[in-house]
Amino acid sequence: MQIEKYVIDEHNHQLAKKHQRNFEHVAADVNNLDNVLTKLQAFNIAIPSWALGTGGTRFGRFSGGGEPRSLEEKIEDVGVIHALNRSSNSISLHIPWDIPDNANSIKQLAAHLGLHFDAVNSNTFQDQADAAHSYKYGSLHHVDKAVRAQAIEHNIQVINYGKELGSKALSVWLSDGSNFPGQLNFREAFQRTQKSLQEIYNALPNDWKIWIEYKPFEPNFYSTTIGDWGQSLLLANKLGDKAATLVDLGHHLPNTNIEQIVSLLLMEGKLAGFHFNDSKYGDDDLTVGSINPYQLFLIFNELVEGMDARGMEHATSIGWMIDASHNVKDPIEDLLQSVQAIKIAYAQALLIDTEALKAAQQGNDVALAQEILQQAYRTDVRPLIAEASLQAGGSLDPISAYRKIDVRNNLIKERGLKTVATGL
Ligand code: PSV
Ligand code: MN
Ligand code: MN
Repeated sequence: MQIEKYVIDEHNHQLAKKHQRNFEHVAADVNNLDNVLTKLQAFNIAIPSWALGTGGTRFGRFSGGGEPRSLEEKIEDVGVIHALNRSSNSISLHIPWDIPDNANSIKQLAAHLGLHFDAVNSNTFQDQADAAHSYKYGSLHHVDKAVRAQAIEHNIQVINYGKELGSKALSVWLSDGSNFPGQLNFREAFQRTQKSLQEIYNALPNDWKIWIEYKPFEPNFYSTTIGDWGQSLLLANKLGDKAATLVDLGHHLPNTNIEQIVSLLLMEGKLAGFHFNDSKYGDDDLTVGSINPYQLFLIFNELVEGMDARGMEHATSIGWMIDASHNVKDPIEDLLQSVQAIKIAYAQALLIDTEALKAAQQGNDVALAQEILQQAYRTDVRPLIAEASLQAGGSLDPISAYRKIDVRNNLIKERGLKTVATGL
C-alpha cells in the first residue's frame, strides 16, 4: 500500500483554514520562525522494524489485522508513516528478526519510498534455532570462549548485512547479567565483555559507529553487565572514537535525571543517540510522550543547548530512533504519535530564550529560569509542526489523514485479518 500525494493534499485542503489561523497565532510570537521550520523539516526519526506489528507481553499477544508479514511489508508501512509525516525516512533492522538476504531489492524498495537504513541491531539475547551454543548465561560476557566467539561472529555478520544496506552503525544491547548474588564475578564479566566488544569494534568499517545500549534490569534481575550509562561510557571510552553510549529512555530506574545524563554524554562527545519511548515503571516501551512529556522536553532542552554549544547539526550528529511497541494500539498510529511527540518536544526546545535563560542562571534567578523553560514548554507548537510537514509535502494532521484514508482497512484487505508480524 502506498499513499498518493494528492490524497494527502486533499485532506490538507480540508484542514487548511483552521491550520492557517492557528499557525499565524503561534508564529506571531516566534522570533526565529524560519530557523525553527527548517530545523523541523530536517529532523527525522528512524522507525524500528520490530514496532510495526503488535508487540505483546510475555502474558499474551493480541494481533491486529493487516500486520506486515515480511520485511518488504514493514518497509511499506514505514513508507506510509513517512508519506504522512515526512519525518520518518529510515528504518532500523533487528537481526535475525529481519534478515535482509535480498539486500538489493530491499534497498530499491526503500529508496522508492524515500527511505534508507538506520543502525542495524544485533541479537544475542535469544537462542537461534540453528545455533551451536546457548545464550542462557549470557553472550559477550559468557565464561565460555566458544559462546563469546559465536556472539562476536553474529555481530560481525550483522555489520556485513548493514554494509550491504548502507547502514552506518551497529547497535548492541546485551541482556548479559545475573539473576542471583554469587552467580557472576562482576569484574571478570565486564572485562570479557570489553574484550568481545573490542573484536567487534575491530571489524567496523572506518565510517561506522558502534552504539552501546545500557539497561538496569530485565531479563536479569540481580545484575546487568552493561547496567547503566557509567558502564556503557567506560566501555565506549576504552573502545575508542567509533564507540558511544546509546540512551534508551526506558532503561533507567524511576526518577533518574535522564536529561543530566544526556547533557554530560554530549559534553564528552559520547552520546550515540536515542531509543525513544515512555514509561511509568520500567522498560515499558510505551508511546513517546504519553506519560512524561515534560521530561522529554527537558531532554530536548539539553540536546539543543549542548549541540549548539558544540556546533553539532541537530538532525544528523546523533541517532534518533523509536523503540516502542505494545499490545493495544494500531502500531502505525502509535508510531505517528511517537514521532509527533518527539517533534513537539524538539520544537518547544527550539523556542527557549537561551540568552535570557543563561542570564537567569548567572544571576541565580531560579524562578525566572523555570519561567523561561515553562514558557516554551507551554506553547502549543503543533501548528509549527503541521506547517513544517505541509511545506515538506506531508500531512497537516497525520493521524486523522491515516484514518480518513482508511489505511488499516486497506492493509487488512491486502494482508488479511489474522497476521503475525515477524519479530517480537
Ligand atoms: C532492550 O530492552 C531493547 O531496548 C533493546 O534496544 C533491544 O534491541 C530492543 O529492546 C528490542 O525490543
Ligand atoms: Mn532499546
Ligand atoms: Mn528496552
